[in-house]
Amino acid sequence: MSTETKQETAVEDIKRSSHYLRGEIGRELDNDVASVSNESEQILKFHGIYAQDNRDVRRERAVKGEELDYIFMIRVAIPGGRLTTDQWLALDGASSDIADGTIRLTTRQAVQFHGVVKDGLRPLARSLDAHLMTSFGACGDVVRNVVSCPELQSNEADERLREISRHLTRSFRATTEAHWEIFVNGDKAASREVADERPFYGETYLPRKFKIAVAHPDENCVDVLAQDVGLIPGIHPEVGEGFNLLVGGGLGRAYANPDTFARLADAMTFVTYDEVDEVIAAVLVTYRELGDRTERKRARMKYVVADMGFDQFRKEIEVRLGRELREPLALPEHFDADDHLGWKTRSDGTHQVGVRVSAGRVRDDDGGTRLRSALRLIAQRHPVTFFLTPQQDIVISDIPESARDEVQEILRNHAVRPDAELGNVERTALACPALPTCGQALTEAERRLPELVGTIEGALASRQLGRRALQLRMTGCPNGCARPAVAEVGIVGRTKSTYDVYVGGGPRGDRLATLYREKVPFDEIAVVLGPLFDRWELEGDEDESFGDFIARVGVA
Ligand code: SRM
Ligand code: SF4
Repeated sequence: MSTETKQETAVEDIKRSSHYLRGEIGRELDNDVASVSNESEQILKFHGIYAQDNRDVRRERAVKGEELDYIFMIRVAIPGGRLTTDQWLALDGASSDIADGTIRLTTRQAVQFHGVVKDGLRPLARSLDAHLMTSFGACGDVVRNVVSCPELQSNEADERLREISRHLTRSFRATTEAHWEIFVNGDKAASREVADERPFYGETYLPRKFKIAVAHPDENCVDVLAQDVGLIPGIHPEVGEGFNLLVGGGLGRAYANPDTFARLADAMTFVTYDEVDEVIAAVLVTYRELGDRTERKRARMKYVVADMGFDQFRKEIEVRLGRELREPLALPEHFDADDHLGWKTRSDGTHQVGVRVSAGRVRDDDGGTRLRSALRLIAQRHPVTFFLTPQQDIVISDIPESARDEVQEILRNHAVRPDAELGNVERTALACPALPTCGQALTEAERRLPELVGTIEGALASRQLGRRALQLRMTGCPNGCARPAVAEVGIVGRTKSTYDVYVGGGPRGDRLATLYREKVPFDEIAVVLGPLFDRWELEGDEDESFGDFIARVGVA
């Protein structure tokens, strides 16, 4: 047995000596330097801020011996993705005043601003605060923005379900005042919510990020099995309403570390509303104490569950709670993902429309779709509610009958395509931002998604498969931000010019995709998939999805 004691990573020290996430950030924001120190980079993440540089000009600047084009990405935590029109207009204003003129909707119902310079960070934080939003806790080693199916939060849902994502985000947010002191003028801050001290965070917070999602009882748009903790509402025959609670999911991998892997969560127990905080807190304390702080790439909770074994992990939670856990209910059978696109009339007579946002990028395209202007106009004219979806789309909800035609006309006048006109791959395709902003990107994703969608739709159409839906997800590296590991087709950046191709996941999100081909150049992706599409056309059962077909026949 090895007696070697592994050292904690440097990040643990940086957290410990940051005085609850303050560090030198305040001073560094005041100096004339465009970038920040490595210590501040680490701590800024907890404030929802990533230090980046524009990678499109990185090499050119380096060759000329010039300073890099330092920029920041700011992620705004929006529990359940629910926004008022005032909040949307504030985000819209900030995108042109402070960022690059786009609003990036994320796969976890948050919003990102790109291309912000250091001097823009405080004004942006103040603008968010004035509209009861914050970037604090959107990144960092804490419980992140809690994701929730938009349908649960609409006006027909149970009030407690509508509030659950907000409640959990608030309950497990770190309580330090640092963000409001540094960025938002101390006690004058509006969005600051005083919560009880949460003993589990301490000085070093969690070993890594921690993700929670709440699924609809009948559909899985949130990819509930990919979460550290997933909640599926249900009714228990003995204790009534509550949630099936799942633990130990996560999708990130690292090529440099073969001991990293994607993992689906296991159903651990059924909890009532009164028990949900207590059980999640027990999971968090267990993770805080047992998570690997010596290697960031293996620090996620899924490795604690995998290394210990799920049964042992469950027992550990029972010991910490001092009682036995109730058995979970069986997972729902009909569990496909709803894309929430198109028009729908609610039982209260109001309407909603889900609008596709390619790779989550809300912008005005020259001579094309002007989605940003359309959403601004709708928000200015009608008191609707916006819901961001975990598929990077937006649902405009609470539209009164009297406003329905005008909303539709605004969308049409701004060339926003109705869902009926979307291609069957385009409709649900996801891509992460990758180049030029993401520091971890090996290659392109978002910028080449439309082209990839076009070639895959072409390949399907040439085989009489043009009417079949196919779930495509693309990322610039194996961290898996667009969740390719559970997709029917996952395209994952491998080198500067190649991708690994995964197949066989599916919209239910309950199956990991299998590696099919490695290091495929972009232009050959559709070609490499061709033989599988041929087999699907010839051997697939009627209405059998591509992912189900692959799972049935396997890939050679
Ligand atoms: Fe992610 C890191 C973008 C969802 C797994 N993710 C990053 C960073 C911050 C890059 C970095 O560390 O420098 C990316 C910012 C790039 C940029 O320029 O904007 C980034 N992740 C995103 C978003 C914006 C992708 C999107 O297209 O929407 C998503 C923001 C979510 C949010 O609002 O909070 C996003 N990231 C995910 C997901 C999907 C999910 O959570 O449902 C995953 C896989 C699930 C999981 O966590 O296992 C994911 N991101 C990662 C990882 C791998 C973590 C790991 O387990 O090793 C990293 C790398 C890291 O943390 O060091 C990462
Ligand atoms: Fe960046 Fe990789 Fe995430 Fe894409 S998957 S945003 S390249 S970290």
